[in-house]
Amino acid sequence: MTNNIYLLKWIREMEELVTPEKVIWINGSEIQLENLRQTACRSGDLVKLNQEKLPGCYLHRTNPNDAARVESSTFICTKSKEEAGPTNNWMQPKEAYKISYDLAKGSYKGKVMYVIPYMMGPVGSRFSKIGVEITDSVTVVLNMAIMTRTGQKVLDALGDSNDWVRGLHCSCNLDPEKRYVFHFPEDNTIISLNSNYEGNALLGKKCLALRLASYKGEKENWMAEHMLILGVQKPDGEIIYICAAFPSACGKTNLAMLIPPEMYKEKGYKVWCVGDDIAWLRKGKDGRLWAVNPENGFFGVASGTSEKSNPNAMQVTKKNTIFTNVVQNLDDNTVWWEGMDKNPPSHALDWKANPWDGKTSKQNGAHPNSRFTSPAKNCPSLSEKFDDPDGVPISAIIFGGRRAQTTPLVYESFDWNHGVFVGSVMSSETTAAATGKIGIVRHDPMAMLPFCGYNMSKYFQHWLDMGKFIGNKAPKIFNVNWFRTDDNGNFLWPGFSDNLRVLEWIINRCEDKTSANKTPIGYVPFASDINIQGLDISNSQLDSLLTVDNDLWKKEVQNIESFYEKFGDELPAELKNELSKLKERLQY
Ligand code: OXD
Ligand code: MN
Repeated sequence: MTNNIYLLKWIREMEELVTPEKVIWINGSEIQLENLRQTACRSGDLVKLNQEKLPGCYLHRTNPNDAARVESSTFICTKSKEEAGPTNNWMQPKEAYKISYDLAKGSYKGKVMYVIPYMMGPVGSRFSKIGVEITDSVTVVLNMAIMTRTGQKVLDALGDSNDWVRGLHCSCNLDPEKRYVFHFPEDNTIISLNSNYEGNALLGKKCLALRLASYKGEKENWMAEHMLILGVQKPDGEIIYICAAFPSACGKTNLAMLIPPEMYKEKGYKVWCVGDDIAWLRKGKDGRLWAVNPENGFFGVASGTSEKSNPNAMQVTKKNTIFTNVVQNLDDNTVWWEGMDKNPPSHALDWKANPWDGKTSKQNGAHPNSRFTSPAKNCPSLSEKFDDPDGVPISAIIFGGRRAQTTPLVYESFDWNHGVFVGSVMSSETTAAATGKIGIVRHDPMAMLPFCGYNMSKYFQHWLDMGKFIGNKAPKIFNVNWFRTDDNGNFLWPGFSDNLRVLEWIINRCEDKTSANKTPIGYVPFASDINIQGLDISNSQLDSLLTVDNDLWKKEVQNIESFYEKFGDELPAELKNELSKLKERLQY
């Protein structure tokens, strides 16, 4: 399939290391993938679902100890610890390679070594990057074939270049004590051991498209961000593109696939999805910031997804999808998860394959981080720019988190540097997407805490530098919070499709069509500028959503100060300055 000497040499070395029974190159053909699906069904890795109701769909159950990302086992392995910075786990490359090779040695015995050439980004785009992943897991191959562009066309694009990312994945025996996701940004290499959970094992996604790409972007004047990309088509037909960063499992897929409320549809609004998780951003020929989605599919959270929360995602999952850790309905061999509807099956298997009755069982049937892997082209609202090699021009960047208090529904930063400050102090309650306690408020700068492949202080500086590089054509930066609650813990904002009402305000601000209330934290909407027509929201509820409480913000400042201490003197002066200005505005 290729004569690339660098690639062939590496494959030979890896073959000698892992000693498989045979080697299969993934050419991306449907015949080959269908054979692999059959292999996976025979081995029990996949369960074939009802092909009339869910054509091309399969169920995958992970090992129960392996159902989410493990941040404690994720390492950045650079020569100096400083390069990884204070927010990443670091290991000496030499030590990490030794651990890796000891565990990998002979671990494919009796197995097939699959070689997956893949591309992140559209074929022919200057944004795109090539990787090659070696794996012993058929499910990983099938997931990669959905999430990336794979096969011969990638090798053709690679030619004889040595500019590609080496990725070795070994399932070993899924021992959580020996689970490692190692990144070697200086060597363009990723090694993942003892996990088959997609977030740890699909090496194109978090590992290449965020961790290694963010490292590269800093050196090459571009950015890799944990952001969805969407286009809002206005009644006049113009489409405004927006990127938004939220921590894992905070509704990025829902926002990316939003369907406008009836009233907005009637006016002629449409929302187009370009991507739901990752954006690569570069300065375009016109001087603006342009974004592409490097992925080719969606790896969405199933739990909570419903016809109400995300009808487009429900549509996305109806064909050619791999479901992970959901309930299997034994009556008609389909799937179910908590939050899908109020009609759980009573004759079913839970995500661990134990008999489960949705009417009487006390325990959840699906894992809270249950997932679907689906081709992007299944999305009814997929943007026609999805495959565009140039991507789309970005007018606004949104940061957001899950905060019960303090943060208003939406506010706009005063300028780029203040926007970078707002992103750098983002915090959110933790979710089931990573192992560990759920619901703890933690700082998650730009939603990149688990994904930034280098020193976070340098990353902040890179954001500040990009602002200078783009100058007055830079997008405006906003912060949103869909999750604010009243004193009884009830959500104040309906969320989901009604979030378009907030996007409308954001677009009006970008187009200078509306004024705003200047508060100590930024520009907050006047209540009369958020359209609540048709919503069951009182004026006092809206006021609460837009309130900036000085006392709570003074507490927030203390949290920010202790978070910033982590970075010591390396914290960019601009951010220290923004913090001082915030304190002044709060009249400390
Ligand atoms: C994801 C995550 O799977 O952020 O996208 O964990
Ligand atoms: Mn994500």
